[in-house]
Amino acid sequence: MRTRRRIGSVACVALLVAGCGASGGVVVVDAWTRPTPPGVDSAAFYVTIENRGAAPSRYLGATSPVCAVVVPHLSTFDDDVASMGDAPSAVLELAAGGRIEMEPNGLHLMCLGLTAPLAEGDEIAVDVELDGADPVVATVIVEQR
Ligand SMILES: [Cu+2]
Repeated sequence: MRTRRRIGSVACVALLVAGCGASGGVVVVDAWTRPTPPGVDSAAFYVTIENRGAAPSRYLGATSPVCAVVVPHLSTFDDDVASMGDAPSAVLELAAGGRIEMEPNGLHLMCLGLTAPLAEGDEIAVDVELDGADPVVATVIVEQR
């Protein structure tokens, strides 16, 4: 196992020019969130995680300096009533060549215990932990979409 991982790292270094990140081939390609009104202490982050490597990976968790905790949530609709809860682990798998796409009314990273309101143009660091790959530091852009 140890040997296989080392070979993977060497392959990644060789592919750096071709866009292989420093994370064993897992990259965050789009990360954004909306501005928050004053007094709101949570926010939904939307990130798209791509596994450009040859080995499967999996989302393990995330942290951000502006959130007490970050948890993956899935929004669902039942008779037009929206609710959200913990995302099932199946949607957090990253097959080789696969992606996890987050978007409004679907999968998102819930930032709980937001330390300050998010303003348009802010950039927030989010560390994404991945199985079998180095963590990816993503920059979440605050913008109205
Ligand atoms: Cu949520």
